[in-house]
Amino acid sequence: MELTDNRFVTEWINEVIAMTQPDETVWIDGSEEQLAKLRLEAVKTGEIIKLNEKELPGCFLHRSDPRDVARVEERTFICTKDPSGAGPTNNRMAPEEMYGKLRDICTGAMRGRTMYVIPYSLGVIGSEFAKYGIELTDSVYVVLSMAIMTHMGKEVYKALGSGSDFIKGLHTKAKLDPEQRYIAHFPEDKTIISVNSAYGGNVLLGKKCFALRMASVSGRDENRLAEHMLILEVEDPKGRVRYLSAAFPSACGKTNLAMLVPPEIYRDKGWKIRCVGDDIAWLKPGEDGRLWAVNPENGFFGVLPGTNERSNPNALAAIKKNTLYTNVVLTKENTVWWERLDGNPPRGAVNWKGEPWDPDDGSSGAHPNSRFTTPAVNCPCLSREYFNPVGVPISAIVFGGRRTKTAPLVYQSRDWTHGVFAGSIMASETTAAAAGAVGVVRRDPMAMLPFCGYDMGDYWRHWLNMGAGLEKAPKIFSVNWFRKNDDGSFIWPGFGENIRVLEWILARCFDEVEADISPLGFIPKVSDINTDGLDISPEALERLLSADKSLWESECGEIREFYSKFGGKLPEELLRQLEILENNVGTME
Ligand code: SAT
Ligand code: MN
Repeated sequence: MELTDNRFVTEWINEVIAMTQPDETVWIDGSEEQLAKLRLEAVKTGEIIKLNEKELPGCFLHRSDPRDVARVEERTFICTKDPSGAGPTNNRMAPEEMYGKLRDICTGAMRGRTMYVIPYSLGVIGSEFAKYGIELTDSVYVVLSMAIMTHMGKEVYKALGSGSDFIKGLHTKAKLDPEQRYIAHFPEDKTIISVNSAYGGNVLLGKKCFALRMASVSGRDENRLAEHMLILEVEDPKGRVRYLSAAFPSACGKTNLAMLVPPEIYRDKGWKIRCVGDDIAWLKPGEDGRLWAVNPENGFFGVLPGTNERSNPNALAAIKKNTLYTNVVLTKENTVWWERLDGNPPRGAVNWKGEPWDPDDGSSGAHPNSRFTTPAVNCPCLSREYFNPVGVPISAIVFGGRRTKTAPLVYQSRDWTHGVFAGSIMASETTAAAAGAVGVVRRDPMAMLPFCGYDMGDYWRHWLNMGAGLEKAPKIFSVNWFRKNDDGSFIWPGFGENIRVLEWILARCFDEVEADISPLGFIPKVSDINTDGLDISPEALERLLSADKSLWESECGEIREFYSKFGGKLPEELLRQLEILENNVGTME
């Protein structure tokens, strides 16, 4: 049954039906009855496996094609008429050329299949932040995932009315051919088309495609930001509640930080951390001159390997029910396992590909980018503000990356412009979240390299403008939890102990602590990082906060080279900041 007579919706659906030729079209209404029926059907076809109902109620396992396990950045395109619309860091193709390719791939691609029509909202339906999308897909896995990850259901049609303000998303698995895989964005047409993949970020079009790439483009025109950031609520022993947002590249611990459990010594004093978001933040100025943020999503799509009682007990608790697992080990008992969950890899289990797996043979059982998809409401530390339609006021913005040697544990930028500079020079060692080599340092400005939907130079300009318009702009910080000793061991314990750094960050935001001036910006006095109950020497802290002259000299060279890609789009202010850094590095000992 059609759920709307909005002609912008129905005419487009009819066009897609004519092209892709599905056997049947099913309108998703968001009801539990319909989802239950789809799960049952998907279990019958083998697309998902029902897990042990006693241990993992409402949970399922999905396996993706072994050649389809991560985002494919080299096959992701921004298609603008303007040849410079995508900038030097995105792949671009002219719209007509891409539409031509996609038409060939999509023609008849859904024959013998069902097409599902998914109405969804990013942000609470009807809120000022909300934006709507409709995804057409031939994958039940996509329907079940979008039901968890977005505010999905027929209420979206009511909010949309007869208007055309929604993002059209078309996804077909087609033949899952990696050579013909395209994740194509057409910002001028408010359209996303994804073909020949069935994995997470490539096909859950509400996630990176819409909430970041498309929303970054509309954000430029609407005085908003769409960022690859978690949002964290911190309550201190005095009962003061403050918020910060933090950008890290994929698979660098955003979900762990977003659900941080403070160490006992902090808990006893009354510190509480609650999660507002783990991956995406939409931000806009409020009437009070502060920057306000919402998490547009409704669930978590988190990395499993390394998720355990120590790294993220809240996530472990969240994924005990109503969770969709992708590409993990299936045990004899119909439960799931992944690397570093515990020290007991199961015997007689099958690996992520469904093959018999011997934990002693050296191969990994779960794929390094295996994931959980779980509703936000499952999270034991979810903030009450999670569903607040006006969002939360942000005191601090934190940029972070995975750097073995170069970046210090934390430093504060001198002002907003310097903070935008710090975001623009972010770099990180690559992870398994994207296809390609792991562990190579790449520049990843604001953790948005794969997600900014337009010219990164224009995006930095937009950041600078946003700050100029804020009376009470958040303070900007850079962190690095991943610094290592020469023997390869981490210097900083990370995980829950990161609250010690957050405490300093928030104290700085509210002028509660002094800092030292360093060539990079403000750094903590060693005695101002609370180490009560932590086994770390002042020398180690000193090392964590230090910056090495020769490393920063080559860093400056790399930044200059990276910046040169942007030509006239590079804001002058950022170039000036680089000169300041170069001078400051010159004065290092
Ligand atoms: O696949 S996703 O893009 O959704 C996850 C990630 O890479 O951050
Ligand atoms: Mn992410």
